[in-house]
Amino acid sequence: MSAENLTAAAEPTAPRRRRPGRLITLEGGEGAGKSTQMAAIQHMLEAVGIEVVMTREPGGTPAAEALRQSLLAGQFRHLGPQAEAVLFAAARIIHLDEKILPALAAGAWVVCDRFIDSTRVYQGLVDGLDPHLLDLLESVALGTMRPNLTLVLDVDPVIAMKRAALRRGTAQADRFEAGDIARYQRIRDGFREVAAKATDRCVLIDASGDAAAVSRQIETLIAQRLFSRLRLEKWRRIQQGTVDKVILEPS
Ligand code: Z5A
Repeated sequence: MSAENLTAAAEPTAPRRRRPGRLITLEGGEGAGKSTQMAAIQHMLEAVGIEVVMTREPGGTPAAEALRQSLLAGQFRHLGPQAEAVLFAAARIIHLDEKILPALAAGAWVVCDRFIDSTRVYQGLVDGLDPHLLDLLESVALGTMRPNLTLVLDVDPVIAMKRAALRRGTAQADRFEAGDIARYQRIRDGFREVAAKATDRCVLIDASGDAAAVSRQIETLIAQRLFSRLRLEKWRRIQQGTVDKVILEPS
């Protein structure tokens, strides 16, 4: 190898610029099937070679998970809904700064179980907080950033209540779970209202069918809305069974 070539080989190559990842959020009342669908989404994205970070709110990092534990146990309830909303926002800021934003910057796709729309519904529509305060907290936490796609799982309250009870087993309902059918209905209506106001990113998913039927709707939507043509083509081949899994270049 000539000296010139040696120099060229020793020079570090310019780092390849990665396209930022995408943020997909799952929303809906308890028992809608969010956690179940998280697993299906992870499987789909990994199958087409996407690096995926799965996470949840409140939580996602040790500090935010500590806040989650206290919030769900009702330890801050006596402070009132305003203070609770601020604490949910604090957990979100930690989560964004320490996990979501770095992952997106590195090109990974982040899939998050609950996000800003849960605050709108639980602290806003259920606990009655002023939407202007929620706007303010949202802008402090996120600035102008929003999820690329929000899947709002919509299910009849009777079905949701049965599923939530099944998931809970003998464990006691937490601070946000306790309630009757009227509360489930209010939460369902709340998510429908929130979704109708943000149609650019929110899509209502009929989550009343079996888990596989719900996954099919979600997969179609993600593929149509977020996949490049190349990735869509690969996904179709996987579905047709012509390939099992594809390793793609990051896009
Ligand atoms: N909260 C808030 O107030 N403000 C905020 O800003 C945020 C959150 C971010 C966190 O709860 C609580 O925090 C939440 C709001 C509040 N409170 N509540 N209530 P969470 O997200 O950790 O828990 P959850 O939503 O109550 O989880 P969940 O009951 O487990 O619901 P899910 O994840 O939607 O359901 P699942 O676990 O996937 O399914 C439940 C069961 O149904 C399980 O046995 C499944 O096997 C079964 N299942 C799921 N899908 C199906 C279908 N399609 N058919 C039949 N069976 C199914």
